[in-house]
Amino acid sequence: MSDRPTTGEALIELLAGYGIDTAFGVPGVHNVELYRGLQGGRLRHVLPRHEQGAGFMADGFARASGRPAACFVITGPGLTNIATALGQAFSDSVPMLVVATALDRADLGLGRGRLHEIARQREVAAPLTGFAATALAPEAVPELVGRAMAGFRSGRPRPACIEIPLDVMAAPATGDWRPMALPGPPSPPDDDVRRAAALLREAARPAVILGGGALGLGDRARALVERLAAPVVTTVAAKGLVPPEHPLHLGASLASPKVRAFLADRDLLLVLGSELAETDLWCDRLSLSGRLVRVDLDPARLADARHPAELAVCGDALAFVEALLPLLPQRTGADGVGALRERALTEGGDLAARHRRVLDVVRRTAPPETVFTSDMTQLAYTANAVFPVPAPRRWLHPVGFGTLGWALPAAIGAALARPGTPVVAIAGDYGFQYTLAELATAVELALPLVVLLWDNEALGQIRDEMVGRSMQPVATRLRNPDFPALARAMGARVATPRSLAGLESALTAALAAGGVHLLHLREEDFRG
Ligand SMILES: Cc1ncc(C[n+]2csc(CCOP(=O)(O)OP(=O)(O)O)c2C)c(N)n1
Ligand SMILES: [Mg+2]
Repeated sequence: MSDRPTTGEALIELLAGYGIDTAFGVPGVHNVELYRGLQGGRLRHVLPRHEQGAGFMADGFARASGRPAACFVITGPGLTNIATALGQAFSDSVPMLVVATALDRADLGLGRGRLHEIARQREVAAPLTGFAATALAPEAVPELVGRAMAGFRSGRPRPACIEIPLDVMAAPATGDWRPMALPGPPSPPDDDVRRAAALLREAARPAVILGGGALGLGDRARALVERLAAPVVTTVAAKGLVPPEHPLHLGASLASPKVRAFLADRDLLLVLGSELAETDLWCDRLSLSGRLVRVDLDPARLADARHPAELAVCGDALAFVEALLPLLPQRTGADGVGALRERALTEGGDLAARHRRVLDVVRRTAPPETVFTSDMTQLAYTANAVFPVPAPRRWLHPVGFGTLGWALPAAIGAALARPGTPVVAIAGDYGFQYTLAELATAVELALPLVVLLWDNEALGQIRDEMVGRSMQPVATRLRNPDFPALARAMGARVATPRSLAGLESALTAALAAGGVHLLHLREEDFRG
């Protein structure tokens, strides 16, 4: 017997060495050797009720804190179950490290019907990750983990998946297992910053779009727009980066045709850390009459045929702004955009107005530090635009992949990442049922977590889409379970407020009590 730890044990130590403190995982006979390393308590391990929940929890954890967590899954169904969460994290540039087992090296790729076998498992993870690799020897593991960690810190963050064959996981940890020195993100070239400054000085009517890639700006975001005296719009991922009441802030309003028309009319648009994707814009592309200056860590996003740039700058958004600010004079004479913001944020018909009344109560009642996660429900679509948050990483939404069932497990991850901070998950009656088993996980962990369940007894958005296309709605109504009884059976406390005042007192009581609560809101009770 070797006196070295096994590869599985050494991996736990290595992750802890990189500052990873939480792993969401499901053990099985295929990864017990990894779990052996958890005996020492170096990582907190959270047991979800499904691997998809593990992935969404790691996603919410990273979005709420900016720090990656790990996920541990078995070969085969463990990996396919977490694949959806990998896709969500990939599309929204969220880091997480998935460690999956794989068959013994001698069995790889042979298709002999081994337990949990996928003949080419890495190919399942590859398109859903920024980095997918197989460790064919113990000493490859620290190198691959180092590469994944380097990618999180220096590039566009994306999930990574390392598969480790069973015999490698159990083998003595040969090689050098010390954490590596990690690179930071690249700074943009000085020439590009100077050129950007020159273009901005020439511009008479610039505007700024801030995306999720600009979250690291912190208070520099506000300094930038104030120096430029330029109206600013954030994407949903960057909500809170500029205070919502700031006179230059148009909100997360790219879905508004009025705001897009306003931007189209600017003579320069500066876009920091946004891919300007369909799910950011709610249209195919922005039509712009002025110049476009883009800053992004991902060179691929800078080669964007739909949005040809006058200047494309590859590098870290914070480094760009720090270098740019000294080159910019203070511009004066900007008009506030509060009136346009108000018009954009009150778009929509009766249903949106009903949503806004509910959201107003939620905003008034929940403390400012509350982290909100939201699902693919109509209430959240309205909120994406109108719900104000005073700081970034407090409004989290599955923007790109748009996966139903994300909000509850993501809320669990967020609550673990920000201990003591209240977390509110907003879900629709249908999407909630995708992952409601994780209510048991939240109760077990005694997290301060409130689920606002928006119940219209329908796949509301899909029904409305069908009606909008002059169809008879098909497959959009359902017989729901008795949600209050179900939540109680899982150990949550429950209220069914029937009015705005009832919602206010129920939410106040739930937040004061702590623990897990379901607030069952029936859309019909909030007609106005
Ligand atoms: C995994 C997944 N499957 C299907 C969809 C398509 N989809 C989007 S919204 C929706 C209905 C959601 O209903 P509900 O959660 O009750 O929200 P509502 O629209 O009624 O507010 C569906 C099926 C999706 N977004 N994700
Ligand atoms: Mg519904």
